[in-house]
Amino acid sequence: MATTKPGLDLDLEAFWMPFTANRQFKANPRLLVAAEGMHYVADDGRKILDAVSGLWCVNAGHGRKKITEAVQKQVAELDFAPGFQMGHPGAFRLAHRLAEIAPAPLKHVFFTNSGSESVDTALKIALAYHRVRGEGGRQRLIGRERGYHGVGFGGISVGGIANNRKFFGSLLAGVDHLPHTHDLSHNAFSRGEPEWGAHFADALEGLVALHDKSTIAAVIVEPVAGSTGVLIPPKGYLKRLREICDKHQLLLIFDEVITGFGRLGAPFASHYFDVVPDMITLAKGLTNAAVPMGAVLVRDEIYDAFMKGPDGIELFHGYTYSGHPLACAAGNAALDIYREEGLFTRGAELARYWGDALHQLRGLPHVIDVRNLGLVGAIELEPIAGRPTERAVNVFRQAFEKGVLIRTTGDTIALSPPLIVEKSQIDQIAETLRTTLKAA
Ligand code: PXG
Repeated sequence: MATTKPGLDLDLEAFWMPFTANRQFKANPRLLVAAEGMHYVADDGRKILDAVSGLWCVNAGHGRKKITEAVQKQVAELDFAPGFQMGHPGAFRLAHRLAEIAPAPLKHVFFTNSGSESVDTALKIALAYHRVRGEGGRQRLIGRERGYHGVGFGGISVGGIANNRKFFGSLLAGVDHLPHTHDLSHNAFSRGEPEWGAHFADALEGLVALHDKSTIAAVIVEPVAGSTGVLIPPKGYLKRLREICDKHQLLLIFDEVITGFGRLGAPFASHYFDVVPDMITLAKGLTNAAVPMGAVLVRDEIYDAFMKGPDGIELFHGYTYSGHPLACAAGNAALDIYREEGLFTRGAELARYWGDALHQLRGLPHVIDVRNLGLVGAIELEPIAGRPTERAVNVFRQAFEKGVLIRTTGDTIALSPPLIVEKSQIDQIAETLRTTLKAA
């Protein structure tokens, strides 16, 4: 069956769309054809306010000239350079600059092409690290319920979203999960970090008691869980996880694919929460999404352990496109923009306004929670009985019709506008949601 988009001379059939209800989409396609600043342009010419930074990734807003020009220049000058046993200046420059921004002891950078690859890379480094320092028995990995760490086998194994796991066999062996921290009976309508729930971290002690620390390599969490519907960590929770990891020499990995690059009003969530992990996984905002790229920031001690081994390749891992010149050009230009425009701290300046705008939606029909931190927010809706996700999907469709792009996951609306958002645009997002939710 050929599905076509009238007026655009476009056959929609061949493209198997990711994380998409393909048949529904192709029956009623929503196409974006251009973007600039805070807006997309749809194929019918309408301007759509982007309230989710594309997919949490266009942190500096769309169509940034500096990035465009840097990428254009790079592709004309050096389109590709092999990354194995060879290098090019842009990759070293970008790694150096990331290490400068990173929390102090994380001074080494491994490049990947996506968040999923960053997660798999970090998990592999964790296993290999314990092995090279003589504790190869540490092979267990610990994730968290409702966690999202991309779609590689490593990521879905430590991830905790059933639909992303259940179709794909037995996944990695030796993985456990901490409980998630979401509990509306205690924390509904919290502003910022919920007061209650730091004790959820203590479940890690239970897993150590069960398996013995000598079998556990690493713990990976999103500091703020994004994809599952924006779960803000309870006060003190991440600090406590760090303490327990220290006590048992477990590596702590923060998956900052979403929280990185200013989303919370600080360069990384690690700065925001004042908790330093052993590795940080990155992607998305790293290049402002103009070219795919991911990275893993690695603590000195871990890198040094590999550099003390026998001469030769220290880590048998890497991608053809690790440190791709175009991605590095985009990354270097994005870092320039973040610095020049103070975007790493703009989220902190706007956080109160943002939180106020969202919390005014409390009391609208079916709204069972509003939560916010930095420039992230979520509105959780009561599901329609027996038809989960439908209410939120309806809100998504209607908001798009009204000119605002949001994300939904389950029955939660997730919001994360570009960090260049103006107060008037925050008002527009809130007002659109208000009128949509009134009718939902
Ligand atoms: N870790 C985290 C914390 C993520 O949020 C990934 C890893 C994987 O990144 P890649 O680049 O492989 O997709 C992500 C990705 C959503 C949504 O709407 C979130 C993501 C991707 C697509 C949609 O919540 N996060």
